[in-house]
Amino acid sequence: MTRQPITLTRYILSQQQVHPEATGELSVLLTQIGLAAKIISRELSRLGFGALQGETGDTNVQGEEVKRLDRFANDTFIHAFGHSGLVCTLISEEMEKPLHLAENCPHAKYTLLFDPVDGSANIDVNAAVGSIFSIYRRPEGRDHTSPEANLRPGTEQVIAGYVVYGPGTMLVYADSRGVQGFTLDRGIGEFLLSHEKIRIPAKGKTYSVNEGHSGAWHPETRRFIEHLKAKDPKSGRPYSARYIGAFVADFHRTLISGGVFLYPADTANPKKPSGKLRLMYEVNPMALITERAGGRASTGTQRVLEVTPTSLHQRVPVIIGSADDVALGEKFARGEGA
Ligand code: AFP
Repeated sequence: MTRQPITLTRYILSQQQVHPEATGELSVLLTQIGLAAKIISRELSRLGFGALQGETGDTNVQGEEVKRLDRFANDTFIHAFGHSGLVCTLISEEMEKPLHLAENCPHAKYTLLFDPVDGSANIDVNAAVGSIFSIYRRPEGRDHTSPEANLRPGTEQVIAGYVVYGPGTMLVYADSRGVQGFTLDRGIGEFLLSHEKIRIPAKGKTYSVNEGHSGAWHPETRRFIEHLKAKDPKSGRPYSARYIGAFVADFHRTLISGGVFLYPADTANPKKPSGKLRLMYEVNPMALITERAGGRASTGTQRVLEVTPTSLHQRVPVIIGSADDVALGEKFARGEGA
């Protein structure tokens, strides 16, 4: 007899039974993220008809043009949690300051950080994009409106995940029990369990980095990439290059098939000495997922999850993926080569 499909909600509830101390709020929170993802996925599937194509004419805190879909997705996440009683504070790549949902704050236990559309540059060329989210418990005994209240290391994340909008739409999240993947069945409008207890291979065959920036890399980074490209069948080299240009999509491939993704520091651009990716709502969530799947996530010199943030939108250099490949990258970063 074929196994009945397990929906996201049913899976979360089944996990709750295993953990009677769980209050169920996190389950509802994840379900609301699933709802936001379905709405964004629907809009993406009909983007060619023009409704949400193009720019809003505004620029966000990153100095990037805000696409109409960025704005739509950001609003969709806000609406999914307004009046939910679940989330007090929302922090987004599209919002300079945290948004405190006053109607929720008296009782809500959680803070949600998110990148509503990661890889926006891919929207108008119909390539994969994603949404990224990270959940923290509200800071106990601290004024949640103070900026410092949310500058907490990635080790304090309760749950982290992403949605990849590719040929299919998948929601992947990590909690204390591991990493699960759910695929959206458009026919019934449900996320169904498709990838249970995801583990990342210890070593991969691909590297993912924008080599167009190699001129601005540290020499050690260049040496590491040259090493991966050198021919040595015994160690499975050369690795193949893969780069989609949306962190979520490049990360998802790395999680499932192994390998290493890098967005190194930029020695030439004083505005981006720490590279491009944002620590709090891009790199930290992926670092938690990677570690829960048996991989490794580093700045090159430090475990990403132990970085103490100094600002909400700070950037961080990252090397993430299969444990053996990232460890080798760190060795190069220390100048110890292969
Ligand atoms: P946003 O669209 O959220 O700004 O993300 C784009 C991104 O930060 C990340 O998804 C990619 O990995 C990276 O930029 C691509 O940057 P390059 O164009 O410099 O390779």
